[in-house]
Amino acid sequence: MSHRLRKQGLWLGLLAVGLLSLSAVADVSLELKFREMGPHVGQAFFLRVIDVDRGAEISRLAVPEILSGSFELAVSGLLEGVSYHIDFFSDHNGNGLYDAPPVDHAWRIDLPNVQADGMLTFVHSTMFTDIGWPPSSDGVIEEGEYAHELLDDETGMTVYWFNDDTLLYIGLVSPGTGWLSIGFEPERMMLGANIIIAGISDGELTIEDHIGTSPTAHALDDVDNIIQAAGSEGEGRSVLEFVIPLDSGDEDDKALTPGSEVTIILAYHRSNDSLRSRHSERSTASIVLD
Ligand SMILES: [Ca+2]
Ligand SMILES: [Ca+2]
Ligand SMILES: [Ca+2]
Ligand SMILES: [Ca+2]
Repeated sequence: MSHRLRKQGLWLGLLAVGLLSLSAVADVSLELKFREMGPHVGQAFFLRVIDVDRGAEISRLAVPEILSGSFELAVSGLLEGVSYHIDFFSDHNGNGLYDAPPVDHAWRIDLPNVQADGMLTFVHSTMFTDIGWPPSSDGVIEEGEYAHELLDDETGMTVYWFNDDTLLYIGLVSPGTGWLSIGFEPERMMLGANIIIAGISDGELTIEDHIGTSPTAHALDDVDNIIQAAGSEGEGRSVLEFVIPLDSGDEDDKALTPGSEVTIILAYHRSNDSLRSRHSERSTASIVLD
């Protein structure tokens, strides 16, 4: 990633947002045209599309290096009648990570109630928005992707976490190829914990939202509140990433508060992906939310 200091003033551009209706389909695509981005040529550029109501990320794109002041990106998989944010930033300080403006230059376009395929033109502007930049639940945990991490000595599992005001992003790595799980705020052993348990087998992720029904048992809860998830396995390790609300409103899930210490329970199985098989190792630890 190149690091270039640019002394010239940034263009005071206008944010021009125009939606051109082309056709009415349920699966909506957008062409994004970026203009007058000259101040960011040579920098890496990142963009993501978020379903505002669900908090779910629809897509994420990375441009390793902006080559020209004008460039285009396409996003698809949007749904008619849904509202989105398009968040994007140019890695102005070249560290490969998101830094709040003005260190990096970041913008948000609001896209309320999308109706049809269209085209958006964004002209460079210095009206920055601190968009945050949460981890991507893609089954790969990158260096620096999460704000925090904890290696649990008893199980050899590592927990990664990141939260904003409403969502909790978890990364979990186990030293096995069977299922792995994390539970939040148990009352006694597993009892009452909001447990997320997953197995990855032949590249397929199975993930379930459970509740600890007794100190030593758990079961599916009434409402699956997992917003997003992905996993991968290989070389004797499993990697799970998922997003849940801090407070899902489901009484089977424990509401979590930003800034608080949260007790967690960790478990995994060395080789068995059946979510009903008994753990190989388990332990209790705690994490502190931002
Ligand atoms: Ca940066
Ligand atoms: Ca990731
Ligand atoms: Ca597996
Ligand atoms: Ca639930």
